[in-house]
Amino acid sequence: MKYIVSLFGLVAFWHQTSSQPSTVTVGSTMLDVRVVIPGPGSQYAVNIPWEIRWGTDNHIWMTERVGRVSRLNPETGQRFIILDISNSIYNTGEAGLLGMQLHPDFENNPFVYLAHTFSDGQIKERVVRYTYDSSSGMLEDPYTLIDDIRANYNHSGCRLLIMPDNTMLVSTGDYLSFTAPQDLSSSSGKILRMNLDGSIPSDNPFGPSSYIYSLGHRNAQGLVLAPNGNVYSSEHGPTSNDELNVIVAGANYGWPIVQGYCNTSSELLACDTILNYEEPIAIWYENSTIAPSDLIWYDHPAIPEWKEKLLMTTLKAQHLKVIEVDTIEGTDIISEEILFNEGHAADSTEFDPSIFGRLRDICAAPDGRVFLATNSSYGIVELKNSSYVNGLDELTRLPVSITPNPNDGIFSLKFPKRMLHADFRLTDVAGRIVRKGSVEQINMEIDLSSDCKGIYFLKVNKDNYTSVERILVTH
Ligand SMILES: [Ca+2]
Ligand SMILES: [Ca+2]
Repeated sequence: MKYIVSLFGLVAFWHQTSSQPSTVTVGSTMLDVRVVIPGPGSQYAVNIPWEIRWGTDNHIWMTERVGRVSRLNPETGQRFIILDISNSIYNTGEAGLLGMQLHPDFENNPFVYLAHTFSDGQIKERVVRYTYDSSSGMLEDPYTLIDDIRANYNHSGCRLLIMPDNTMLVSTGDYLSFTAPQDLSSSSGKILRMNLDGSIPSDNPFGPSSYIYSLGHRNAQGLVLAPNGNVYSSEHGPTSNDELNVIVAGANYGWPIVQGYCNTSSELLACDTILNYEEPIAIWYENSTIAPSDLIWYDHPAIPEWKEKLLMTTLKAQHLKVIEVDTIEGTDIISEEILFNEGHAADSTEFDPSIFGRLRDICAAPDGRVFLATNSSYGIVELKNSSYVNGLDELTRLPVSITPNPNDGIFSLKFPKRMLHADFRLTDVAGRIVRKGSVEQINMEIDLSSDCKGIYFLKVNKDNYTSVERILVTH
């Protein structure tokens, strides 16, 4: 399904009129607003925070583009600068210290992965692993994973994402080159995949000597793995056509041959010739850009309006997008809401100043609080539903597609990806189990041609998710 944004009504508004109000309302949930550490103009200010991540030490780990890494106490605002490489990196324009990822098993592997630009005559990008020394409280022992990615003062990516198989995806920009994104000998305008020691995984799609995981990217700065198994990526368009993509190994995302959807006459001709071309699942807009940056998947009941949705920050449009995708493939947009700067027209080329200013990054704490990294005096701001009481999780229902239904023979089942490897049961109206097994693939068939006619129930449970579907057998 193709999807072009439509705007919803006023969904967030301030409860007081001062310049820094204390609450916002999202649907029927009121969120307290608290500045954790202020932005420019204040003492101890943060200066263009680029990445914020929640750490296992219950601190926010933050990069600033100028070249600093800090641990930030989210309760007190106390900040510990644990690395300052501002004198050794290239931090002109939009380049500098960019993405950061902490090792998923940080207690045993206290590694911090950073991406930054530097100059050795040419502007390049490096991904480097540091080790956090808890006694000194500093990042030490830099170990370079890759350092020959061409970059520029603009269009340098670079978001890092560690996957469950202990590989890391790295989004790289096109460094203003129109040839690099389609050039398999260039690592720019790509999403790269590497092992955590910087080596190339043997099963990479373009062979064991290529870091390239996908190509045809302009400047992707959002990258998240959702529980449905999809890697979502937001990408900056030129003067229009910002994209949301689902990243598939070996796919070509079109840039600069295709902008946004493949829909102009020249694009339609070209798309037929592009191997493994992949369309975005959403674009914004036809005549303007919003400048999307980070993406997270919000998976907590504390803010019910955001549960099971993508949250995407934007720079130019200065709003937060709340995007709901379908529960089967996760590639159709079901709804979209715009928060904190809803007062502009969808096709406007200018955006009003928003509540929080430019939104660069977002992270969530395990208790459901959300933090935004802004470029405004808000600095790092916390959004918290203070009325949420922990421990009241309820089962969330996910539908299974069953076709044709009713029918007298073979039913085709399509399970949500989230239900993979869960056990299923098919029971009759008396509760007797007539089939059971494991969801080994999304698409399965079940033959009920020799079973009695009547009503059956298909049930699957996994974690806090459940599916219950009615099947009617007719003979
Ligand atoms: Ca594209
Ligand atoms: Ca197009």
